[in-house]
Amino acid sequence: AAARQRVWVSQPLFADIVARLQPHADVIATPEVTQHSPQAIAAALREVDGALVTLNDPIGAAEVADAPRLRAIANVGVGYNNLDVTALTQAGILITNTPDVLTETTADFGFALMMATARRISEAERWLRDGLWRQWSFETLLGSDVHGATLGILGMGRIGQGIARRAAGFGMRVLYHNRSRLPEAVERECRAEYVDFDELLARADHLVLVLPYSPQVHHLIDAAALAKMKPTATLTNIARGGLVDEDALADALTGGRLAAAGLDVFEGEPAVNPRLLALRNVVLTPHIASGSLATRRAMVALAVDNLIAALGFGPDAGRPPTPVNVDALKAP
Ligand code: 8YV
Repeated sequence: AAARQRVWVSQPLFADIVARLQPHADVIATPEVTQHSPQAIAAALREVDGALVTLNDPIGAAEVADAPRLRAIANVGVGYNNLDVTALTQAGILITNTPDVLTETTADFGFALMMATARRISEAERWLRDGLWRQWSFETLLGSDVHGATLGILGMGRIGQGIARRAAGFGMRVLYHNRSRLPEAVERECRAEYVDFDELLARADHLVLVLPYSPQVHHLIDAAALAKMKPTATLTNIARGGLVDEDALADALTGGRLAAAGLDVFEGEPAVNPRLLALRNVVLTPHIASGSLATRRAMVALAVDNLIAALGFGPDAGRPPTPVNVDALKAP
């Protein structure tokens, strides 16, 4: 009989869901959360046919150079900027991601973080816990309104559209910018108006970043972009930290050129820029926008289904439900 296939699971994920791989392949699990070195990733991939990985596991040409059996990498996450798609496609390695299942949960969080930022909820809680309530005045911790304000959405994919639909319920005017303009029917359904990048910056009272990261958009929100925003505006980032020049952001927040920021993602995760940590007008969360129990389980389930199919098993054998690079199947 042919040797059984092997799968590497890079982080602890829901064990009951990962166990669905077992009828098809031997599972090499990682019992504790681990920051794998590039060498450790390469060593793990050398031995396996498939891998289940997360954002914390960067994989490119070097990591798969000596991985002769590797055919599929299932990324638990919709964003896959941890993976070098070009290099992996050339190596004939199929990549899959987890779109759709996290859209509404992530949109909920984006809206919540924007609201928490506008209304200074984290700062207010710290103030209360610090025992300052006796100093309360009519001018204590005043925020800016969400209802009736102009929401700017940068990146109008599935999650951006989800945020726009929520904004309608708050009577917000929604402006968006995206690589390409959406069909009119979608714009109408989201009640969102397309504007160019500079106009989005200039008109948004609350700007939310929901675009995929690539080197082309590195530090898209830099000092020049921040200077175009209203000094009363807020910035919320639930996409990737690399989109924002954090030092320029800290400058704007300390210089009164931006009111507040809500950040779920950071450039050097898990490290957080100490300048941001020191600011009161920033809401900081540890990359949890997709983190409801149901959604995190759905993400792992979809990644497992993708891997099972990519390795040639199950009802979708050879046709994983959410591939990123179908071209990999054509590689020599
Ligand atoms: C994940 C995310 O938690 O889906 C994404 O792109 O950033 C988050 O939902 C993260 O990718 C974990 O791998």
